[in-house]
Amino acid sequence: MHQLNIIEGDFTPPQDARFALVAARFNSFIVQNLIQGAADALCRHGVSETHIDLVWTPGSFELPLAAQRLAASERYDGIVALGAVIRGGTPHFEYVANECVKGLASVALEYDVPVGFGVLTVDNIEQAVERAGTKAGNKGAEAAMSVLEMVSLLRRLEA
Ligand code: INI
Repeated sequence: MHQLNIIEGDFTPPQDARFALVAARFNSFIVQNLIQGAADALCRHGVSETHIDLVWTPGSFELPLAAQRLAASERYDGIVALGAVIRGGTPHFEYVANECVKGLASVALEYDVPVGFGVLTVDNIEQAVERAGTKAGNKGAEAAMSVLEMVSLLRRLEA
């Protein structure tokens, strides 16, 4: 067996790391649970509540611009984007979901900061409820965990 030199992150936040949750108000009854899941995941891994800011946008379409401003401030080690895009009868869903994911991905790359994708893109409210803290877990918590791991990984890739 080869003895590879493995570099990977863990879930231990660096001392004094700061995080921003950026959350869309649209479908807020779902998004509230994603925020709860993300905050809980960060706090249970040792992040102090005082080191987590919560920023609201009107909808998921606006998440990338707010995330970009947060990244540009250089105040945050990681950003978790949270929203719920629920399919309706028109192509609107596609436009909102596509721009949201594309924009968030480019913020991460342009500013070299981990951005977690905790935005549900689902066909109906039932699927959203399932992914917001019921039988299919909590995508907000999963996104926060990914951010913790990426923050740790990026620190190790710096050395
Ligand atoms: N925003 C969401 O976050 N989720 C949705 O399901 C949604 N739908 O379906 O319309 C939605 N639309 C609003 C959009 O994000 C913008 O806020 C709006 O278009 C104004 O720019």
